[in-house]
Amino acid sequence: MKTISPQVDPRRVRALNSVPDRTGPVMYWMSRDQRARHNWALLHACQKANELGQPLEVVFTLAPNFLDAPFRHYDFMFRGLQETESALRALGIPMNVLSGEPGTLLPAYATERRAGAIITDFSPLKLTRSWKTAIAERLECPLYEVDAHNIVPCWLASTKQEFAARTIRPKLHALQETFLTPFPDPEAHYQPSSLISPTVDWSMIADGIRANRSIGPSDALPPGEKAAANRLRQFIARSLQEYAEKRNDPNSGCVSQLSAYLHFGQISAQHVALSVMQSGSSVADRDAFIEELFVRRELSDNFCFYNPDYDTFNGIPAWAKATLADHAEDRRDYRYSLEDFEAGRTHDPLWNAAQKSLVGTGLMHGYLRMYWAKKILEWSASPVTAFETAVLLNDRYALDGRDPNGYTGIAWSVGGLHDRPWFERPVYGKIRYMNASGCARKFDVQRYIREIGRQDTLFPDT
Ligand code: FAD
Ligand code: FO1
Repeated sequence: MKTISPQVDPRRVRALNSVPDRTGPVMYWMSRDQRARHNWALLHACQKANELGQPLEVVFTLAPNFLDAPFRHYDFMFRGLQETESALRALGIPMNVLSGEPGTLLPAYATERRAGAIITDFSPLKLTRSWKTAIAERLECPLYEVDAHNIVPCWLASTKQEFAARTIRPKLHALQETFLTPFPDPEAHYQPSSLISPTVDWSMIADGIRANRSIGPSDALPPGEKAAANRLRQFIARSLQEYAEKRNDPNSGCVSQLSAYLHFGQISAQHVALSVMQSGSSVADRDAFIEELFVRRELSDNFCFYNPDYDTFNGIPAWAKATLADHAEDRRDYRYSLEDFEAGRTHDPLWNAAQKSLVGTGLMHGYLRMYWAKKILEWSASPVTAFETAVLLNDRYALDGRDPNGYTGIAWSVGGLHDRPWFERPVYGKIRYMNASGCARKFDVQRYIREIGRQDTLFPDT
């Protein structure tokens, strides 16, 4: 087979230590971008392997506890990884899964294999960054990081935390031409690796996971690269043409439902963007979708990359902290505990239905997510408690949870991040307000509640 060395834009790559390349097998330490197709980190690893004339293998370090992710998420991820392992083998690339703490496992494995270079993908989350910091200095080979998740590499889009979508948008659009490029076709092929690696014993690994099994798999979305590609095809064929007009209507079913696949990297945002732009959709539908997929999503990575408090109340803007403090003593018409919220036990049938959807399927429509979080602010004892409740429930149940988009979405809803001050009112202060009558102007609320009511879910009907 011809070995093609795809050219990965060097601005997508950054060295995490200053160890020079050496002769030895090349490893792609896969974490965020769990896919064989359209993966710049994998393509760079191929490039490096061809340059060094060395075999290539993929390594996945399975952390026993990843931000308290329940079994629902490990199940989705596992099934996706199994499919990716087969796809990699078809390319002549073995995959190995190491169970345990990445910070200790990977250096030992790299030494054992006498790795010549390690390439990993990019995530702005503190946990994965702490792994890389711990590992980078202990490796005897170079560690490179490739932003395979964003269309424009996060560190290139901006060198600071951006104020709002309107400030990052021109920076992203200025670089869109350079980075929103097609992937090499055919994608890199490798000489079958001389590394003889057994296939992964997934059942043994699955038994080792200590995740909370009471939050079981969601059957709302089949996991994996093929299912993700199918979802994209269906979205383009059936729903994209109504996206601009109906994306805020939870009853319309015209959103892509790609976020869980994007979160686990089972599909490339760049490939999604290219596919949408090459479709026959209207400019309005295409632009509305690309605004979310490109600007909003990459603004979230920007926030998490530059603000270490992204997952706490402390990360919200100063004006928002001040206005919420001014209203901290305001009387709350309703006050619910975490248990009340989790069980969907509030006075509001619309909020309860949204919570039921989250618990039962791991999905909640984007428009309702804003309403859901804002009502947690309105009905919690304090804004800090509200922030914590929203993060905990979103990460515990949402299939796309533990994602920069989630922390950013909650900071926007509860703490005015990337938004501006609005008309001042009790409890919210100048944080943008939402209410059920506002929802009723956007969509048929009763129909949404009925539809969710029909869904068999993990907890009894409220
Ligand atoms: P589509 O409308 O089809 O959009 C396509 C893609 O664009 C999405 O998959 C997503 O990657 C991106 N996108 C869309 N809207 C946004 C947005 N507002 N911000 C950033 N990216 C966006 N998204 C997550 O991926 N994980 C989360 O845990 C999450 N939690 C959220 C919590 C709150 C309180 C709020 C307000 C938003 C949250 N979002 C989260 C963002 C957004 O609601 C979801 O990405 C979107 O609803 C996913 O559905 P979809 O894939 O059908 O979206
Ligand atoms: N990434 C890993 O490298 N190893 C894991 O064991 C792992 C588990 C995991 C569980 C739930 C979840 O939502 C994400 C998980 N990820 C894991 C990380 C994920 O693939 C992304 O890298 C991060 O979410 C960063 O966006």
